[in-house]
Amino acid sequence: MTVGTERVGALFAQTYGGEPAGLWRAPGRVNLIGEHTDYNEGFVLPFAIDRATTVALSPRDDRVVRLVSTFDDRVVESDLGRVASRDFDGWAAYPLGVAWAFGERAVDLSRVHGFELAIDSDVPVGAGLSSSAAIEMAVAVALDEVWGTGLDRTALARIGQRAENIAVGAPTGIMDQAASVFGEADAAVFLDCRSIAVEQVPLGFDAAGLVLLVVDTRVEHSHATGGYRDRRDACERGARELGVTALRDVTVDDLPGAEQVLDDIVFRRVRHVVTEDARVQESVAALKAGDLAAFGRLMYASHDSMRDDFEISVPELDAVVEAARAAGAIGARMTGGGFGGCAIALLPGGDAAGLADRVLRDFADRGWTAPVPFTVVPSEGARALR
Ligand code: GAF
Repeated sequence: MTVGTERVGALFAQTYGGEPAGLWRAPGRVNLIGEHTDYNEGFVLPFAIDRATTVALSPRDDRVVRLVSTFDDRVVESDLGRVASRDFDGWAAYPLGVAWAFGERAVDLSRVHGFELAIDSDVPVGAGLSSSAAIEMAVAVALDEVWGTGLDRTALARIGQRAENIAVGAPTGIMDQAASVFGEADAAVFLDCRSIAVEQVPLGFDAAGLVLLVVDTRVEHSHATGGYRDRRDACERGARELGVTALRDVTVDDLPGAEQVLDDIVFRRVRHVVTEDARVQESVAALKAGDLAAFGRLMYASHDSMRDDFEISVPELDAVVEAARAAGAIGARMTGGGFGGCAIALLPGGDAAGLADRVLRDFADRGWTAPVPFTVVPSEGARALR
């Protein structure tokens, strides 16, 4: 038993009494490359990390729903009628949003049983490692089992995305939920966000003596407000003005023509997405060929594009990437939606502690909040634990 399962089991027993019917676990993610491409129907290459949300759940024989979590010791009481009318708020919107989305797509909420749920997570919140998708997908695999809906992984990811978009109100794509359900040990999830075709790409970082260092800058971001929505609007405007369904349909060769018709800001947003889609495809080819140096160059190029064209980086993220470059890391970039959160660096295992120290010193010299460096490994996706 891991600490997470013990903790959530104890919380369940203390809150509701007795043992849960089951335990389910779903991971957060880092994205190796392919940022702000998912809602443009393009390509992404995330992997599920070894930090996850664990839920303990038992069905009830009435329509009552009770929730408790280790982030808030208040027990939330509701019922499936209120869930069906989307009557919930606060952190409960993540798990109950999933139940609501099941009602929209897969079950009749007036015919299924309520449940008791306890939630624990070791995915840092607000750090851009998809703590919200981890909750959504852990609850989704649990409800799928106890309600007997038998949905496939793509349908579960869509339910999680729907909860995030409508119940939580963040206009995100499907990458985070897909990474959480399709993750596999030692592999990245290459996802075509138009067809939802998935290919697990072996990474072999461990065999090559490499690690992926994450640096949480502690600059908090939110996707329900501000910059994320603004970037998405600019991409949709670019697609409209170029007469395509989504920016996925624009190629690198189309960019000179696009520059003639789009205003400067929209053009630079479009150029990021179009070149990023190309970088994801080149990354998959490089990883399959075992050319990690080429993959690392694409990571740096992706960061430059996010800093200069998409303008979603912040000085703290740039500082981590520059420290990684100076320390000779194979590749580095910010990961996730931007405006804060984490940067990642791929480097030999023996160099990780040195880079972490360098970043800590650098942040201290600039008077910034101390960042949190840690390594992650590509791990298995959402599943039942027993
Ligand atoms: C966030 C969103 F949730 C994803 O859908 C994706 O758009 C990402 O930002 C940027 O690539 O994680």
